[in-house]
Amino acid sequence: MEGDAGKGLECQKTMVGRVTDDGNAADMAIIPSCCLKAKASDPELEAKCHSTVVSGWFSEPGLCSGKAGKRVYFNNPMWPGEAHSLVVERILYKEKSEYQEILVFESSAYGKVLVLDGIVQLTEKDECVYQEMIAHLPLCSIQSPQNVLVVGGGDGGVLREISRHSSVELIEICEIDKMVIDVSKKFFPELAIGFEDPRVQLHIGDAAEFLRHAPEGKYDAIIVDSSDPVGPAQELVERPFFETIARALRPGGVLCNMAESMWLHTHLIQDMISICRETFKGSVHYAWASVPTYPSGVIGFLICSTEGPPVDFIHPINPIEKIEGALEHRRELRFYNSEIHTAAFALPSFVKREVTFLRDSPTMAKRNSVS
Ligand code: SPD
Repeated sequence: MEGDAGKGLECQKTMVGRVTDDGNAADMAIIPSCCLKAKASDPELEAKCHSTVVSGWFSEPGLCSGKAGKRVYFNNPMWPGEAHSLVVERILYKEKSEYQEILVFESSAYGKVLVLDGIVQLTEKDECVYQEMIAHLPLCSIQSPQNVLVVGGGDGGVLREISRHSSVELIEICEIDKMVIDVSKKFFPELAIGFEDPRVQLHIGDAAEFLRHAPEGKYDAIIVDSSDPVGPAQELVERPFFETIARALRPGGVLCNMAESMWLHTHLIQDMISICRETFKGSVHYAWASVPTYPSGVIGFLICSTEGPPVDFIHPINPIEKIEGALEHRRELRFYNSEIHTAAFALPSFVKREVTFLRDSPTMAKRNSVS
């Protein structure tokens, strides 16, 4: 299978570097898209990619003042050649933590926005999509989940969603950056309310280290709510991390992992699926949803189960509509329902073509083909 992955795929070349106000390329380099993941960990680029607010607009990636007041536009290697901008009403907070730069601003179109190292993590208006999907896709796919671990997720939104599940007894969360939690408590109380659930146990620290010491088979579900794999989150898309997750899950336990955009990162998705197919001996699927303020307007979820009782991810065995009080707990569900759950696994044809592990089985392909 793996050998086929590169066949027939045109490895696109992308300009990575800086462009000045007058449109001139400065320090531009051409690198193939398949190498962007590696390039993303280039510390020099990382340092330059942090966004700033210029003339009342926040841009991801940033605009910075260059020599002689010229604006310099930075490409983000995770989504080269594009930028996403929001009008800033007010900057509410900007501080450097031990790990990253944290920015909170009030936007005119999406309410308050949380930005880490220049990348939008959530906005008040559309955060419901990501938090609801990453929590309920896995938890509605298994019967009576009890022990759940969240990796990252310091804003608390995923905790808020998990707490809708009355069967859950323990919700552990391991977040590396305490400042993200404090900032969320101050500026995003609708998300940070998740920390108020008495079932929540907070650990501040490195999740990879935490998982290495976790008892084998402890969790029914693990949810990885990380930032993009640039800088501190890089190791969260690598094989050793997935191996520790599989070890910490019970047989037939489930992982749901943030898995970027099918428009931008098919190579990364292919890599992650390839690792997870070898690591999780149950099933491995990819689902997606639309989030207007994330690059390319979509976000994906990699969802896997360990060997054990089989898990049918596509048809939720534990539908949210049947869990007492779940639809209204803390606040109404805004995006997720059982129909959205099943629909999220339907993949566009180009994704099935480009990510070889997501291709239809020969029977499905025959059924889907137009005769
Ligand atoms: N490209 C942005 C991906 C952000 C994923 N993490 C979001 C955190 C929300 N709890």
